[in-house]
Amino acid sequence: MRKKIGLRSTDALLIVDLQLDFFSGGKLAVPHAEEILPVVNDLVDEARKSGTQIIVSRDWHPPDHISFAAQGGDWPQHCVRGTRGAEFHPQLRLPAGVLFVSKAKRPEREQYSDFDGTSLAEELRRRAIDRIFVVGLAEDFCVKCSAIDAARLGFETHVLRAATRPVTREGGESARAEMRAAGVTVIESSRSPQDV
Ligand code: VGL
Ligand code: ZN
Repeated sequence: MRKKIGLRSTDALLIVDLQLDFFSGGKLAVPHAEEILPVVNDLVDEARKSGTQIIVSRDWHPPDHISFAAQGGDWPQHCVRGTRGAEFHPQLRLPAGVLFVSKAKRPEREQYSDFDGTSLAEELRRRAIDRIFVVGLAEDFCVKCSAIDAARLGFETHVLRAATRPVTREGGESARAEMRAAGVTVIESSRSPQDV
């Protein structure tokens, strides 16, 4: 049994992009992504029991998205809307009441943050949520950008290292430094928010 993090009903658990293309065998596989699934699922269970809002985001690209190499971008084609690679990992627990966010839908705009061009911040404020726990993939892109935006928008923001993985090790290191500089708390695996 993993340690609980003390979720409350005014918290949100933001689960970023646990889609098949980001796992081994996918188009943009993040190393060791599988390791976080049981950790995320435990958090989902805790969130359900605590009345914590769960938000699940997905990368939802058109086939000609600007981030793809064929369009001059940095990435192989991945998470194209409606394809198998864009589906959630089948092991991710998705209870009723989850709020879904789809992003990077416009061909001409990159959107790494779940807050960029979405109504997520308003949805959270409407629910009087003041703390956000960010987990998922990838730590050095969508997790980082979502967490930094959440902090800038005034939410008390935590990233759980045990429940995220970066595309590259160096990317992860600089992402954690950038997040901390933006006021995000990076929680190391066995600690609760009060301990950091
Ligand atoms: C992501 C690279 C490209 C992510 C999405 O979810 O972190 N990374 N598209
Ligand atoms: Zn993408």
